[in-house]
Amino acid sequence: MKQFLSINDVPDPSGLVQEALALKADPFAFSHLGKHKTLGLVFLNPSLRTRMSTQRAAQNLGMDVMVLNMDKDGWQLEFEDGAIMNGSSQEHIKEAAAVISQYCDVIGIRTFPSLQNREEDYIEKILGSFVKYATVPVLSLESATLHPLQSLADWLTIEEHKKREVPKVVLSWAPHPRALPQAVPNSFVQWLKAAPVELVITHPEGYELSNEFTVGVPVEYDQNKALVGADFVYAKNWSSYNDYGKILSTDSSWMITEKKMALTNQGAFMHCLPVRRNVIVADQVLDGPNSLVIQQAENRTYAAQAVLKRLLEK
Ligand code: AN0
Ligand code: CP
Repeated sequence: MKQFLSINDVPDPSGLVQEALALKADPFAFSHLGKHKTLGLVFLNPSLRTRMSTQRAAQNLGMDVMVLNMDKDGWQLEFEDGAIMNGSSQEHIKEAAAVISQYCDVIGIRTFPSLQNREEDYIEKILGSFVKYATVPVLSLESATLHPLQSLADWLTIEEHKKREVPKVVLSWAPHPRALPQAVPNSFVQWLKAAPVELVITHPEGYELSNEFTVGVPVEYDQNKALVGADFVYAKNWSSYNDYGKILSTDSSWMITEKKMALTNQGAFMHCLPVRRNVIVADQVLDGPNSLVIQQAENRTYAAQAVLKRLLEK
């Protein structure tokens, strides 16, 4: 694998899931693969899980890790070609990516969308610039429109916990006070479409995701109907794609509660975290026996490890 920006970089997604499960069973089986190799993690935005799980994954493979919190410790980057840099930006991505490539064998980047300019976000302008000017493989740590390491870990978690061959998985929008990216739901749909599951999306009208991802997946606007018989309920807030970056609803009746979960097939609750308690999901569900959020976060390590292993073996 030459890069990991989306599922399209993976020829065999279910093979990668199996590889991650094998690494979970024997995390140090390839602890020499990364000897004398360095992973650089560049964060343009905050992170807990992606930061720590990817470091842990690299350590399990014997790699060294360097972390650059670009938003706090780096120079302000310029992405425009031909820019006259007499404003706030101090270093062009051309030099920055080329220089980081001298120090690292793989570069991970986290870059959230602006939620202001849909076209720039959806062409992945910032991630694309890193890829263009880096001379080593690039790994997405969540980009403007996708979060593939999260989706791989989610698939792994569903694979481990499913009680029937083809479980029903419901992706449900849930309310949130701030405008959030569509990256997690876009990516979840993109990966789960390739998995042996029955996928259903539910959200209020106006929250349709880009058709590029959802084509062929049923959308049920009545959340209660969607939840009937669900084996997994994956909650996530996102801002509007059509009315780009806008909050169209904060309707608290979309929060996942015990009453909502009672409609499911004793379904498990999933969320990528961080989660706002009693806004997205009620305490009783998050603290209940059917919550998988901690297991999902644990699986982030093995998802990242499987991906790093393939990037090292390239
Ligand atoms: C981010 C998002 O929704 O994309 C990161 C999730 C992993 N969430 C927040 O900013 C709360
Ligand atoms: N789920 C996830 O990516 O969490 P962080 O934003 O804390 O990395």
